[in-house]
Amino acid sequence: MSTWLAFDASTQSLSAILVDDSGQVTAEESVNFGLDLPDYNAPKGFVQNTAEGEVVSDPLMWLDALDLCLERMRSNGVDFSGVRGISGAGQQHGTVYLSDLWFTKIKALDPSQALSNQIKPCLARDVAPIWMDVSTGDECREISRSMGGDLRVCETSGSIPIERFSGPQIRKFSKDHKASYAKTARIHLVSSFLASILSGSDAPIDHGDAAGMNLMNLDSFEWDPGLVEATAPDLNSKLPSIEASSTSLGTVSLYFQKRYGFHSNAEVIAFTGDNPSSLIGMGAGEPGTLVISLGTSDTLFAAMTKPTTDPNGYGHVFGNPSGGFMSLVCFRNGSLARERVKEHLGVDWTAFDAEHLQATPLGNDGDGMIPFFGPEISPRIDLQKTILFGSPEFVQNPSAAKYIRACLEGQFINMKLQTQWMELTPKQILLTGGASTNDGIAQTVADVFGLPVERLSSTNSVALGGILRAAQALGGDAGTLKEILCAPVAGSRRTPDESASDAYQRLACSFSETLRSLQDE
Ligand code: XUL
Repeated sequence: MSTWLAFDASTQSLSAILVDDSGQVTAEESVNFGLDLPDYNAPKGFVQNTAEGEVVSDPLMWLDALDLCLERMRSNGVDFSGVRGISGAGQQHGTVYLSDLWFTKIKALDPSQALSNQIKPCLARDVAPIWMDVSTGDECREISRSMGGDLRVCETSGSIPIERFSGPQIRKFSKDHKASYAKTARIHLVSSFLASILSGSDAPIDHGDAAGMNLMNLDSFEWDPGLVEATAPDLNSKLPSIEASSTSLGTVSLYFQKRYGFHSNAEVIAFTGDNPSSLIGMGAGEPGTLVISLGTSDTLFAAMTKPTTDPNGYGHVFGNPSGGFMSLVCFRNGSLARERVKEHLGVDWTAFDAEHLQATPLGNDGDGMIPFFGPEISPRIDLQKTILFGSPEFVQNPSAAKYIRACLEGQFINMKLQTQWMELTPKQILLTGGASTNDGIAQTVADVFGLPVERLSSTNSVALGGILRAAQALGGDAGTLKEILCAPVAGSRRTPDESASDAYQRLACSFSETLRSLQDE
């Protein structure tokens, strides 16, 4: 029986999962950067220069984590010789800067030495800026100006220039560190860097992750000459090629064969970004399903057939690893806002369910909330406090029950409004992330969107996406694997109440009007 191996290189850890053809997860391992590699002095996997908003990680830490992860699996008895395909995903947007030496080193990694020692001399920059970096506001404005405005960049690349995206990051490095930039012969993303290491070749960047760079043209899936020119000098030659996510990068390199016992015919499939991978790992690669992830920030994403872009510039379009496109919108006031409500009222999570939500009607009698407790990015607005609207009694002295319902309905009405540009006709919602287990929250999502909500049993959709992509690309039974790995939790389905559509039509209008008046202020 073949097995499939996938990695999830996230901000705080690097995890691996091994799955056999029957859909059985046969091994899992995770290396926590802070706990397991304390010498890097990055307790959460990154280092922050708060004055400037710079946030960076050490690419050598990722390599030590890869060695440690495989080492641990092997010492736990994992047999890698049956692995047929390997793939994975990395946190999006992060960039690794490599000198000329990279091209020779990557093909000749010595299995008797750690990866980090061998790649260290190839780094043209000691650190990799990651997605949490917000230091490139000037560069975003400069790229926007050369391209004729934010919305031009959005129509071309899928997103307006964004501080954390790779293009503005590359521009900043090219301006601030001219000599090191000149020494840079190759710029990889976290995903393509790790895929290169595993395949022993200079890997391409896939459609999913390339779209998070403000450099790829969405129509052609090629580097956009105008954006490349506007970003940094001589950039074209420093970028890898862009390929479909299903591209085979060849067999796993001798380093991994000799050191960990992989068979010489195990193939590496291009890596992608964590969000595109999660789309696949949730079983939502085909249009018709909205995925809502409830985390510190909430995220909404969905497969799209056309590269429709957000005319307001809040949302993003990435390549869908299954082909076509995917949309993604982030909401900064996710769990943080729900926590604030909980603390403000001195209640616990069950109050979001039985006690309070059930004591209030759908649509809250027209009483609502713009539920932003600080700067929001979708839409871009900076409110010092939440805004209540509706009856004077509610606005002046809201009951706990109405306040809770208003917060949740406000969050999901806002999400629904922010999906209009995607021109989707979803049939269901998959809810994931910490708060998704709360039945009251799941029911509110179903009611506001007017769609059934399912919850999946898996919590590692990013790595599962790698498993499904590897199996799909290499002729495995991806259909059966998907059925097993992406199965909903039994009994977790929530269907919308029949009165929901009427109740929310009115509330959504008042919400939009209130929001618009705040934006006009
Ligand atoms: C998406 C984004 C994050 C990172 C890290 O645009 O910045 O989701 O991919 O997970």
